[in-house]
Amino acid sequence: MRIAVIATYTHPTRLRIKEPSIMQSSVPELIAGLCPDHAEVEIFNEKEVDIPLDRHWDLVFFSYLHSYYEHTKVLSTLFRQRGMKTVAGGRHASYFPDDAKEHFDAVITGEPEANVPALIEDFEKGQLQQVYSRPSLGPAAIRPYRYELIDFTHNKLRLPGIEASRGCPFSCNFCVLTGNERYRYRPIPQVIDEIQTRMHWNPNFMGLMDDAFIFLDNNLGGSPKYLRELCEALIPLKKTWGCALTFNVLKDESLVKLMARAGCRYVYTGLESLNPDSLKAMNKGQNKLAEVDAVIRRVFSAGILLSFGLIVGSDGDTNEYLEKLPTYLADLKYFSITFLGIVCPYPETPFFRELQAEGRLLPGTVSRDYDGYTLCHQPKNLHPSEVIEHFNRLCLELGSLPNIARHYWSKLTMSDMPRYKQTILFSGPEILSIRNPVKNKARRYIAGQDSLEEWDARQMQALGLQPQRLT
Ligand code: B12
Ligand code: SF4
Repeated sequence: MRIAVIATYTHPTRLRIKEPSIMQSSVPELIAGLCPDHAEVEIFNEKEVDIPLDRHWDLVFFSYLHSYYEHTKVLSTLFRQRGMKTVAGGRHASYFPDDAKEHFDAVITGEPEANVPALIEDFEKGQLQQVYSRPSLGPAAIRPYRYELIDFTHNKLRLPGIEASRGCPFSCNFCVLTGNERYRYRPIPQVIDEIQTRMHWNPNFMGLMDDAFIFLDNNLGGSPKYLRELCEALIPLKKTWGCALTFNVLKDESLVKLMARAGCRYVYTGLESLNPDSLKAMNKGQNKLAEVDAVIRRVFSAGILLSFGLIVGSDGDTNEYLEKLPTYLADLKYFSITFLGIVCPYPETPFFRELQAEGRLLPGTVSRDYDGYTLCHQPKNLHPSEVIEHFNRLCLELGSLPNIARHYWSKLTMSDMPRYKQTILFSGPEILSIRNPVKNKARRYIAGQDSLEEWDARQMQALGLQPQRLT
């Protein structure tokens, strides 16, 4: 039996651009690890490579985010026309199984560990069902990924990833996890064993990255006690790693130092905003603005590159705040923003329900618009066009060469930890990459005002597919 597992991708510019980078979806190697030994499995990550449309597999698994749905429907329909069976899974499919049923032979809702083996067994018996919704088997059932299937020649920057936990204990109003997933973590010996015995390492750049990996967890610090124990167990491995976690963890100096000793050199934290009203509107009380300055100094001096993500367009944002944002950041001597987006009301979130009840979702919004770079709602204090003007300007200003120079100048000498300087140097291109989403001058970045990618629009018309309307 021949199986393909595809993580689809469409670029924020709506142009057909690949974006090889450190972070990729790890669903392909995860699903591959749940397939039986006798299956011949191939994995594809569309952020790195085009999906070959002339190949044949018996079964094709698709993983996609909300904004990739229209494109994934096209691929699925083309494959089905050629006799292949297709399967949809992930958060969008779990939330909209009835819609997905129209475009895929089967839909998996929830976690894959129990569902994928059951589906394959049914498929082999010729008894494929339309929906698989077996309950979660718990975090200890997460199987090791098939790392050997990752092709590091497609994407020279990619790092292998691992999950130690799923979910998050916080409840930010815009987050897809809120109200849908509780926090749960894997037994530490399993995680350590997967890193030591299963992981395959990036051999590029003369071996500079061959001891490095990332934790894919939404919040590796969801339980500080667990994180401490994990770090203790990681120290003897002498690896270099990065992760995402919440601001509250960074306030604990001894934990930050322990993370650095355990090999952590990169932390991503969703700071989201430097405006207290915006943080309040997002229910992001764990971010304490008065402590940002001390946290920045603490984390970099420990030998860890701290990357904040920022979002604009929330209900607390004003013209004044957005105009002054680069100055606020410069006052903090902080120049390492690697994610800058527009707050997105994903349909399963409290934010979406609030906007829907208040009639503030923009007309004509389709799932393609839910990409974190398109304004899908009317903010309280700003006109949609003002949000987009600020967003464009901030992407160009914060993702600029002078900003990278300031980042290097202010941070390179803050720590002598091994691999620290190298990590700081590698982060330059990531900072520059925040310009990438606004590289299409013809794009409006307002929901309902931009057409789909040309190829997708043409295929959808030929195949009689309609975009999913989400207002
Ligand atoms: C790598 C990554 C990316 C990559 C790859 C995206 C991708 N295809 O996943 C890139 C860089 C492209 C990316 C971009 C963005 N991302 Co991102 N990203 C991640 C990250 C850190 C890891 C993803 C991953 O591989 N996880 C590990 C795998 C195993 O888990 P998973 O993807 O959650 O899938 C689980 C289930 O959904 C299910 N599943 C998924 N697919 C399938 C398929 C089948 C067949 C089955 C059975 C099951 C299944 O199985 C998994 C285990 O339960 C997650 C955080 C996280 N921990 O998930 C955020 C996350 C997915 N990203 C997020 C966001 C907000 C963004 C951005 C908007 C950020 C921004 N503005 O700067 C952009 C744009 C996204 C878009 N266009 O919609 C959100 C949610 C987005 C969404 N649409 O749901 C997440 C959850 C982070 C968060 N907590 O806010 N991201
Ligand atoms: S802290 Fe991050 S992962 Fe957790 S609910 Fe908030 S946005 Fe989601």
